[in-house]
Amino acid sequence: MSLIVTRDYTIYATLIYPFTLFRIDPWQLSLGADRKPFLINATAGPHGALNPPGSVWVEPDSDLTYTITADTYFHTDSVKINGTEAGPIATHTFTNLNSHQMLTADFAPILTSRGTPEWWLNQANLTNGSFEATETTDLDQDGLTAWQEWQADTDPNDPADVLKLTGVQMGESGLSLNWQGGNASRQYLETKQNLSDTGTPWSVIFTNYPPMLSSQTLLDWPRTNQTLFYRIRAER
Ligand SMILES: [Ca+2]
Ligand SMILES: [Ca+2]
Repeated sequence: MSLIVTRDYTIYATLIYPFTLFRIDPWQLSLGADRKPFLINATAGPHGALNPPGSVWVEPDSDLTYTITADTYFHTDSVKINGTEAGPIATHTFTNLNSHQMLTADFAPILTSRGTPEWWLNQANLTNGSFEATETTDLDQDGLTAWQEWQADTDPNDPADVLKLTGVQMGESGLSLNWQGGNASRQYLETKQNLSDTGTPWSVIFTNYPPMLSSQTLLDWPRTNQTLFYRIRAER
């Protein structure tokens, strides 16, 4: 025997042999012909959960409360009720239901004041004290603090993994610049003629969008009789 559940909540039970079809209609039996249930279509995005955990069918005129909880190191960013923003609420109660409803919840990382995600600091075991304090430390002593390594997408526990220029070579066709860094942040190769001229900004000569390789090379066009400084900058 097999059961077929149709969209009007009617259940048909079929018997392969002797080919007899029975019709069962439990919702109409229990609620009456004009009292069908309503669906609360509820979904949670990554890094959070709902209780009850998802969509629920409810009887007419009933109430139902959803609890919205973000994972550790995340917060509730947005809750929409039937498409209308309700803010980062922790609970919502549907009351006296007489129609289908929708609830969607989205979550976002908790960031430090410098924009570093707490989950990333925790994953890197940078938890000795407050996140605000630990992100300013340079545990692997590569010259960049933890929050700078987040911006550069490098490992704050690996001194070899750091954003830096690694080589400059002059050739007939130009200046070959080499650098290394992460794979997931934007990189800007910048140049300036006079470091003491603080009123003149650095000029971006190349922008590198993720994902990119850890080692990069750029050939700058030939220049004569110029003093130039280069730097590599990264941000997310
Ligand atoms: Ca470091
Ligand atoms: Ca490092």
